Amino acid sequence: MNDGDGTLAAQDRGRRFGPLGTALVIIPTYNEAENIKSIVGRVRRAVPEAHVLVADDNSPDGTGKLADELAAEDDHVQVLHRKGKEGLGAAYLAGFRWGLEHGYGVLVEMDADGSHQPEELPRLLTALKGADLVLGSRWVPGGRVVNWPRSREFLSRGGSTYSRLMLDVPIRDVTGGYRAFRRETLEGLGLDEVASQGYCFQVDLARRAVKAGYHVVEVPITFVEREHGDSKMSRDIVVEALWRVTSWGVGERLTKIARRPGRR
Ligand SMILES: Nc1nc2c(ncn2[C@@H]2O[C@H](COP(=O)(O)OP(=O)(O)O)[C@@H](O)[C@H]2O)c(=O)[nH]1
Ligand SMILES: [Mg+2]
Repeated sequence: MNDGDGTLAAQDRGRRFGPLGTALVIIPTYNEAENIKSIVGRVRRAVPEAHVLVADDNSPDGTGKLADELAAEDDHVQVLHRKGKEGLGAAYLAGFRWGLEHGYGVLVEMDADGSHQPEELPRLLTALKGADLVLGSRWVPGGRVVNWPRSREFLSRGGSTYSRLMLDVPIRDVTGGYRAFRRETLEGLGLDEVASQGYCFQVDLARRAVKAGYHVVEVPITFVEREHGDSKMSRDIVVEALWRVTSWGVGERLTKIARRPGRR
């Protein structure tokens, strides 16, 4: 299902995928005042037909107001103002709901800090023509990270490997947040039951997509560490990811054992 370069795996070659509709690029923000104008401008230049939705959690640094200014001068830019900081997962869920309600055919996840380069989005969208979900991947051949401290690379690679083994999902970069979903894929993932708040939201969606039998493709990306502003990664986010991934993995194993033939 996942052959790393965006081509289709053998068993899926016969499958037909419908045309892609208009894409909505959802950018969650919390204190990204130094980045918001640049990232929105880059998305608009890289994929002019796409629309942008900034999902801001009432950032104290005024990111929401800057986003409103961008929206006022460009009808392809919208802003979703949320009442306070509730985590990346909640911001994306609200953005997905908004995008589905407004009829978009493709929903894209992208960070505000420039780590996910908008100039690579056309490659993700091309791969989505033959897939249900495309993951921008740092850990497939051709993928890489620029300016990341060793400690972050270790955490990210370790988190992906642990999740892959624990959850039995054949994905190299399970925690990445540069993704393109067909609307039908999101509709089939049971978003109402997603409780993950922090970065394990990404693991949760990837796991759901694989278990639901969707065709998931990893496309190599170059992830560039932010130059401005601060990371929102925290100990709480790592702890949430660790306990959720572990409990999903243990739960699945127990279910498999309980279903084994011969058990009374
Ligand atoms: N709306 C919203 N956005 C968030 C929240 N936490 C992080 N983000 C955004 O999610 C993206 C990734 O966060 P970042 O701090 O760059 O994480 P890192 O790249 O893993 O260090 C950025 O665009 C952040 O502004 C949150 O609680 N609410
Ligand atoms: Mg970042």
